[in-house]
Amino acid sequence: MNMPASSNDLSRLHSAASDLFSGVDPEGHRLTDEQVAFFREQGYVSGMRLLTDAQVEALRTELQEFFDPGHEGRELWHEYHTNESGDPDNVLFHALGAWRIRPGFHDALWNPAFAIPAAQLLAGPVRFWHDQLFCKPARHGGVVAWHQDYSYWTRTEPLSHLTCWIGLDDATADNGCIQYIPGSHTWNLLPITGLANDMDAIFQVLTDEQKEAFRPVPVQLKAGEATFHHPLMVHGSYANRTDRPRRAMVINVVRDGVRSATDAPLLAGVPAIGQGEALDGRFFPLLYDPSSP
Ligand SMILES: O=C(O)CCC(=O)C(=O)O
Repeated sequence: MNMPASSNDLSRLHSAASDLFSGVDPEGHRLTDEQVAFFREQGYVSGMRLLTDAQVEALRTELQEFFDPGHEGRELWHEYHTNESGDPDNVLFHALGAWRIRPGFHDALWNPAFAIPAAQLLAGPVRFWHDQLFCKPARHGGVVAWHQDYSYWTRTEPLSHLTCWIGLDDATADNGCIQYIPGSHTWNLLPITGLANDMDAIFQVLTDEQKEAFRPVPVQLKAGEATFHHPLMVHGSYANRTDRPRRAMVINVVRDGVRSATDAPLLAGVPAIGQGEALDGRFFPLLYDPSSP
């Protein structure tokens, strides 16, 4: 196993590293039947509060360190871009692997307020795929171009994936909140057309019917609130020209049993899982099994 050396890689730990989420009441976070039905019909469900103000503040403190490229644990990222667009006027900080580096981002994966709705939407046990940070600074924050998440994930199958986007700031249409095309989760799998530059590049691959149905819905959320979306949901977000940052963490999960579709490593710095074998082990922990007491 060719792993980067680090004394404190939290991926070795599959339980809480801190007490940040210890007081969470699981029962308060179950989705209603109406919310689950809305997700199945529209491809998303929004507005659930997953983090308290204190948890948001703790995650913001950890996040602030990540913006300094010299931070401790930097060798553990699977991907780390201080500006994925390459354009200083349209900055998108984007990184995968925070759960390995700081206890708050680690423990957020086991937060019952996240895990219980995720199990309902996946209709089964929840296994970790990877995390992401998407942050847009004040005034010169860039876009996340329209895309489907599964376009980036075809190295795993079948398609039983789920994304949870959690705001670490209030997100509004002005500062670049996530936007959805309701119903697009029933569309075909679209090719990758880019993530951080041309917002509308996806139009090159849409049918006339899809262009006709392209009616974005902004999802405005308070810090600590979340939105879940389907892996084929077309979504994106516009630039941030306000005086406030727009920071977010994302947890991507799969239903237990999703397999690797390649012999190559699924993430940078992680040992390969053979084609046809289920995701498992140190980097892909089972987060929650609703059938276990
Ligand atoms: O944070 C954003 O604006 C977009 C996030 C995103 O693309 C995702 O959660 O899949």
